[in-house]
Parts: sequence; C-alpha cells; structure tokens
Amino acid sequence: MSEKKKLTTASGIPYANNEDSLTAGPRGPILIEDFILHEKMAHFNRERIPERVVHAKGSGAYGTFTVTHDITPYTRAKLFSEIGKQTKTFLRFSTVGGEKGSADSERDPRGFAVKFYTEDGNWDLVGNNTPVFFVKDPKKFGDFIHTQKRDPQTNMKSPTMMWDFWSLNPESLHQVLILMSDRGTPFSYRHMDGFGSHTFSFYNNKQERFYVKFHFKTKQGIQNFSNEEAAQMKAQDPDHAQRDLFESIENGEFPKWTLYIQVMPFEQAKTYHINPFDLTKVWPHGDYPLIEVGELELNENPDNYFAHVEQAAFAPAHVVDGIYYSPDKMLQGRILSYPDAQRYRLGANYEQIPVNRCPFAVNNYQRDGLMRVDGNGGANPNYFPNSFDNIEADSHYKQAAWPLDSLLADHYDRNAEGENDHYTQPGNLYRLMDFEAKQHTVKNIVSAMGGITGPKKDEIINRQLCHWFRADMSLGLAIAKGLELNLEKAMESMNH
Ligand code: HDE
Repeated sequence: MSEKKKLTTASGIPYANNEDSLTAGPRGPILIEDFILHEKMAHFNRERIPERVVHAKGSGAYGTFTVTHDITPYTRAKLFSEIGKQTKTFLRFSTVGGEKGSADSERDPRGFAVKFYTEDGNWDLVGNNTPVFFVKDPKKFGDFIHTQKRDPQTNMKSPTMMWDFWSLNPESLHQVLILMSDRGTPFSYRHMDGFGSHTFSFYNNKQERFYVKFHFKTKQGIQNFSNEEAAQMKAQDPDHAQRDLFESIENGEFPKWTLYIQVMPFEQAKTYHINPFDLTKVWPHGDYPLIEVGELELNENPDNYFAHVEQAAFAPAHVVDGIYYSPDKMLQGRILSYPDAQRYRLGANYEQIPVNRCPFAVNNYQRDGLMRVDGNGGANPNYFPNSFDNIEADSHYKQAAWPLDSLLADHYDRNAEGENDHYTQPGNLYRLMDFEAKQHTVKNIVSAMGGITGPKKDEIINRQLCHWFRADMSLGLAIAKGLELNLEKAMESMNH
C-alpha cells in the first residue's frame, strides 16, 4: 500500500473531516466560518469552462510521428529533416455540431487536430476527416454553423435550416455528398482518414516554395456505420468512439496513420484549371500523386481528460519554419479565429497549460495576464531590444519575400473568386462509388431531406434537387424517386 497522503484544502491545509459541515451543536445551523465547505462549493460552481463552439465533443491521445521518407527537397521543417526522426504529438478527434455531451456516432465530419511538439515550436495541423469543407469563405462560417446547431425558436436540430443553407450555397455540395455517404458515420476514430484539408506551403533550404496538401491514411482500414447502425449506437453507447480509442491504446493496440503529401510547384497555382486555394475542391491525385512521408502512432492515453483533452488548444496559425500558409481564404480566416477562441475559452496564457506548452525554448516579452504560472520572465527584461538578455530575432527564420504576382493580385476586391463549378467533383465522387456506397448515400440523403418541413419545404427540396441533378443525373433521379417527388412538377418549379 503506498504511503498515506493527508487530505488538504486547495492551499495545502490538512483537515480532519471532509463530510460534516461545522454546525452550532449537532442540530444547529452551519457556521459561516466553515471555509472548507465554501471552498468546495465555490470551486464546484466554477468547474465548467466555455465548451468549444464547434467540435465540443472529442477524444484525444498522445503519440509519435516518425519520418519514413525524405521530403527535404520540399521543406526545411526540422521535424522532417531525416528518416527515422521522431516527434511527440497530441491528436484530438471530434464531431463538429454537437454539444460536449452529444453522441460520437452523429452524422457529422470528424475533427482530426494534430499538435506536433517540434524543436522549432508547436505545429498545429487542424483538419477534418474529409479533404474539403462546406464553404469557401470564412464570412459564411458562423451562419453555416448556426444551421448545424439548434433552431432559435424550438431549440431543436432542424433539417430545414441545414438544407435551406446548403441549397442556397451550392459550393457545399461536395462536402454534403461526403457527409451523406457512409463516411459521415465513421465506425470509430481509428477507422477513418485525416486531412489538413487546406492548401499550405512548404519552403526548402534554398527558399524554394511549393504548395502542399496533407493526408493521413488510416492503417486500421476505413470502416463506417450504416445510417441504422449509427442510430443504434447513438442509443447504445453515445461515447463509443471515446471508449474504442481509450481501450485500444490501453490494450496496446496503437492506432496508426501514414502521412502523405501532395505537392504543387509554386508557379502552377496561377494556371491550374482548379483554384488550388478553394477548400471545396480537391487536387485530383492523377495531377498531384500522394508522396509518402511518415507514420503517426497514438500510444499514450492522457491521465486526465479535462487537463489534456478539454484544455487542448489548436491553431492553424501555428506553423513552423519550412511550413507556411497559402491564400486559401478559409485558412486565412482560421489564422485569426483559433487563438481568439482559445483566449476566450482558456485565458491569455493558454499556451502555458502543459498540453499546449512547447517543450523547447520559449523566449518572448509577453508578461502578466490571468493564470500566469511560468515565472513570468523572472527578473529578465520585459522589453525588446535590450542590452541584457542576449535574445535575438534569428535571421535564419526569415522567409523569402512572397511574389504577389503569383496570386494574380493586381487589384483587391470582395471577389467570389475562381470558377463556380460546384458540380464536377461531387459528380465524379458519386460516379467513383461502388453500387452499395451509392445506394447507402442516396438512402441517407433521402432520409435527411425527408426531415425538411414548413412553408418553404418544396422550394428548398427542389432547389437542392437541382444541385444533385447537376452533379449527376442518376443521383438526382434516385433522390427524386426516394422522396416520391412528382418530377414534372419539380422540373416546372426549377425552370421558373
Ligand atoms: Fe474550425 N474552429 N473553423 N474548422 N475547427 C474551431 O476553435 C473556424 C474549419 C476544426 O480539437 C474553433 O478551439 C473558422 C475547417 C477542428 O480543439 C473555432 C472556420 C476545418 C476544431 C473554429 C473553421 C476546421 C475546430 C472552436 C472557417 C477543417 C477542433 C473552438 C474559416 C479543415 C480543434 C476552437 C480541437 C475548432 C473556427 C472551419 C476544423 C471557433 C472561423 C475548414 C478540428 O475557433
């Protein structure tokens, strides 16, 4: 038996009785001096922090990234510097729309957020289990998420809101098709792929730039629930994915993913037939094949959920030397949003929380603020430059200037830029599916669209149907049939 420990207050004062309040006699009232009672109740009242406004329900684990292939021709990022190099990581999986207590088996994309604790700082690759997203401009994000949450009047989920938004934003079609396929209900976090989703950029030791996309391919194999199995699991075990991840790591069955990249030569971005910065589009692998990079293995469960998983803070802004952003508007929006969300959720010094702390040197002149627990710079100067602390802004980390002409940037505007072909890629994806996947996808769409109600029901259904037809005629027909629509009437309404 380990050595006994004394029960204490939060300030380390040992005390003898943790169950009886101090009263004036055995039947008398509680004395206000029972500060231990107050301390316990007051802390209890303050246990909840704001849940993530999206991705509130999640699971996380620590792991290791190991380089298996040389990509130094593309990037000088130290974590990729040599084959065999290992970097500690933390990965948080999540659903998107549900609250912190919602079910893991909801039909939803899954967050796939990876923190790499590199010697040049923490790199956060904050993606999903799909390579694309519903919208391509951050200005639409809040409105979109409102339709994924609860009706402002009834406080219930509303297929009418969802499909009204999607039918008015056809750029969403690609992601909606993926969401409605069986990939929208993954069997577990271990049996799905992960993506950086956005286009990022690399630069190598010669400061040559490349555009890059990241893909994590599961080594457990893709496995999904059908609509019915997901509904059943929601009732049977709303935390099934958390249980699966935690128990597989406890049992030493460490889940693994292979990291691949797609690389686009910098100059090609100007002329490539698809806007490479449009997050609703993929880069066809025929044009830019997958290049193997390394292996990500999850091998350590956090010893406390709140300390590590709930307080984990990711930011796409956190890129390290050799990796940088791209003009992808959604990425640009996220650069600003995530640190803002973390400061709101966790306070100004959130990067001192152990799960978020860089294990290597952190030298700056940010001081004070709530929960400053790292010594606050001690007696060192709190200004830069200065004649005392020998901290320098190391010119090695300067990036070459970014040529503006590469972005065709001879003017600025609120352009809804690029092509508006929202149909070819979802159509291609549907035609790639096997017969069973097509059947399940149509069934899931019919079941989801079947929830549209209210005075605008026909208008919303017909508008969305028009998008399905434009992606693929057989898909449109199968959905119309499933919804038992009178096609002539539907076509008439589409034509006016
Ligand atoms: Fe997020 N997103 N997001 N998102 N997102 C957040 O940050 C946001 C988007 C993703 O496990 C928030 O800490 C904006 C795309 C993941 O902690 C918030 C836009 C992708 C996680 C936020 C997007 C994601 C978040 C909420 C439109 C896939 C959970 C709490 C430009 C590529 C990370 C928080 C974790 C979390 C903002 C769109 C993935 C509000 C403004 C696209 C995996 O800051």
